[in-house]
Amino acid sequence: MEKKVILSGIQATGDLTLGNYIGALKNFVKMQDEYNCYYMIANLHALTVRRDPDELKNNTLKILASYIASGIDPDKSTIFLQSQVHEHAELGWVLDCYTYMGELSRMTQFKDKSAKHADNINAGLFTYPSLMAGDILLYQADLVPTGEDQKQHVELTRDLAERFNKLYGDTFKIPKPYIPKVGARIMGLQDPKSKMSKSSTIPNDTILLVDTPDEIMKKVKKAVTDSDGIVKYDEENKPGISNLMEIYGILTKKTMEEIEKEFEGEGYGTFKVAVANAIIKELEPFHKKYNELMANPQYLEEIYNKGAKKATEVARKTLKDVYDKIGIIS
Ligand code: ATP
Ligand code: LTN
Repeated sequence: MEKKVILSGIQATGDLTLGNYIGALKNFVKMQDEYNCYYMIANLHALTVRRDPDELKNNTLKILASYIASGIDPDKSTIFLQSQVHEHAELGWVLDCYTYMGELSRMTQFKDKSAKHADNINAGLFTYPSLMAGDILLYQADLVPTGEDQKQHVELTRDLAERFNKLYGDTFKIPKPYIPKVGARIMGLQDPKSKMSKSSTIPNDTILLVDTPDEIMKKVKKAVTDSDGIVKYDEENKPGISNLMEIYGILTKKTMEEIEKEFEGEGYGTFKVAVANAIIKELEPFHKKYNELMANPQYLEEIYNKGAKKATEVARKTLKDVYDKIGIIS
């Protein structure tokens, strides 16, 4: 039987956070044996916010190195850059013409990012989800593993695919979002009511995968908690502690009840040190591999060129079918 297809991507917008790692990367790695996986670096999506060109190039390589360092095997999965497979921009445009303004204006990410970048609410930021739908539909993906924040975009992708199929006959597979049950929304350490995000500007709010053990310890120790001193899961009233518990639980495979028991009668200080140590231990092999990869840009270039070739073969077929159906000579 043919393996089901997975596609996902991460924007090339900065150093990856623990949120990206737990919400996305860890699942990418888990899925490689069972599925035919395409993992992309969304560098075209990154243009929706103004970027320094050298930094964008470097961030692209950083994400690629992070994919491999966290365990994605380029011999098992296809790793590629969105910009190297031109079909993405082309299908993105076609889908723009099948997406309604009303649908796009309901997208939470658009609303959040427009508020954050009020001086640059560009058309790309608005049509971002249609490009993302193109990414997914080109590969006839069955599942799209992402964190919670991307679910709405995958749902829109399903609507677009159904709309297109209804008009022109079976063309796209209808993809499903694949959101982890725990860890789909890791919150900021300083602002535990907002998701941890790689473009956050709040100091000590994010744990970066490249942070040193010292930095990790310091940031976790500074994490915002509450004043009742009890390690107990209560997302509503104890968001800071609950977020740390979630992180600790995922990394040590313990349930919230087990964690509550483990730290019964202990203060937050002891708990925070345990959380920081769990993160440090998890990221130790990542660090080593990441530094090796970043010191070898030639190898990274080989990987993305090879990935682009494989991805193009699949993407080209879907785009050709779409163009034939809608009357575009190609
Ligand atoms: P940016 O700050 O540039 O918007 P981001 O940190 O939100 O970046 P994305 O590139 O948008 O990261 O997301 C990459 C993947 O990581 C997506 O699957 C997304 O759902 C997931 N993800 C991002 N932040 C978190 C988080 N805090 N918790 C769990 N998953 C997350
Ligand atoms: N929008 C996503 C990144 C992304 C993506 C995709 C994820 C671009 N294309 C296709 C899954 C499938 C984000 O901001 N995390």
